[in-house]
Amino acid sequence: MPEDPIHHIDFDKLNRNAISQPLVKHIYTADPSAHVFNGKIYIYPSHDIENNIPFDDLGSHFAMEDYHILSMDSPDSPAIDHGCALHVKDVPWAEKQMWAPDAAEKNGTYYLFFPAKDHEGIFRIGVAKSALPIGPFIPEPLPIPNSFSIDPAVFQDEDGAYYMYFGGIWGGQLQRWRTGSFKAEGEGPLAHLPQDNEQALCPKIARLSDDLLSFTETPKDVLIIDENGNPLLAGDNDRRFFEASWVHKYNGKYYFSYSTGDTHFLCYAIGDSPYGPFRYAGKILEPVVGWTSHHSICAYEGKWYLFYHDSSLSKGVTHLRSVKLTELFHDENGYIQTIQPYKN
Ligand code: FUB
Repeated sequence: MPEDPIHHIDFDKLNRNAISQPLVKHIYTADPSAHVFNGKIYIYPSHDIENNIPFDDLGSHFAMEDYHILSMDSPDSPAIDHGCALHVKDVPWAEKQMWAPDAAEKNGTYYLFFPAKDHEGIFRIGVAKSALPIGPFIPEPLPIPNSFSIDPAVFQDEDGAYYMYFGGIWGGQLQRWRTGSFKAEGEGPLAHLPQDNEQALCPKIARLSDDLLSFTETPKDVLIIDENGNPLLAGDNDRRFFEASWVHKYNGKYYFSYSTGDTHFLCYAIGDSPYGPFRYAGKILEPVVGWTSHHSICAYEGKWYLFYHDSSLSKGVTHLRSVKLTELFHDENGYIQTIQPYKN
């Protein structure tokens, strides 16, 4: 991912104009997956770290090694950092790049779902369990069978079914699985992507087993369609899926939200089934400072909140991000009001 043209930004002014401030400032955090467990908000973020790895379009400089869970008594309360909940050195199958995680609760056990590169350099998705929402989490010895790519998001439907959405293109490797098996890297991050006039790559969905440790089905495409019912095209960079899947349910409809990556929007699409198809419905968040945008949407006491990140605290260093939150509004027709992260 290319570095931002940050030299011209007045960060003091930008931070004054930001609609919200970092939830914690003593560490860098990103990719926040928020859940309410037992009346409290728990945030499962990536833990960004400084490193000397050169920037590239594979995101190699996103070299995270562990996860810290944050909790808040309410959206207005301070966020507490509960320390290291899982470290890559304790995951037998994983070598590096502990990217965007998510969590779920079932029958009093908490599950942390996380992507990491295995010892062959292939992103897989793992699971770790804990009796507490803040960990420490004990990892399974192997990744989820048939898992690949990045950014797991686990959605619990009202009927008790759990689904995992996942995938991300470029450094997230989704395009390397187009034929069903992994095509080795070496030809650059854009190799194996569809042409602009071909259908965009789809995020994936798979229902989870009762123990939440495996898929019950071969992952399926999550289709995002346009206003005419046609799948979004790969060249539709302002609207097509890049990474950062999330699903929430509002008034009986399923909202699939995601990042458009190289155009830096958070967008959403609405459907009638967890499997989709989802019809593109608009933007949730305009671009933030930093290349990536990644979020979750969570209800707390009848209000909805967007958890997101930006790189304003690090003055624009794209792999040193900070988690923030702001209220999110659905209008009377169920459309989400687009959020401007900085006031004019
Ligand atoms: O944090 C590493 C990667 O950056 C995530 O997996 C992506 O969604 C992007 O936010």
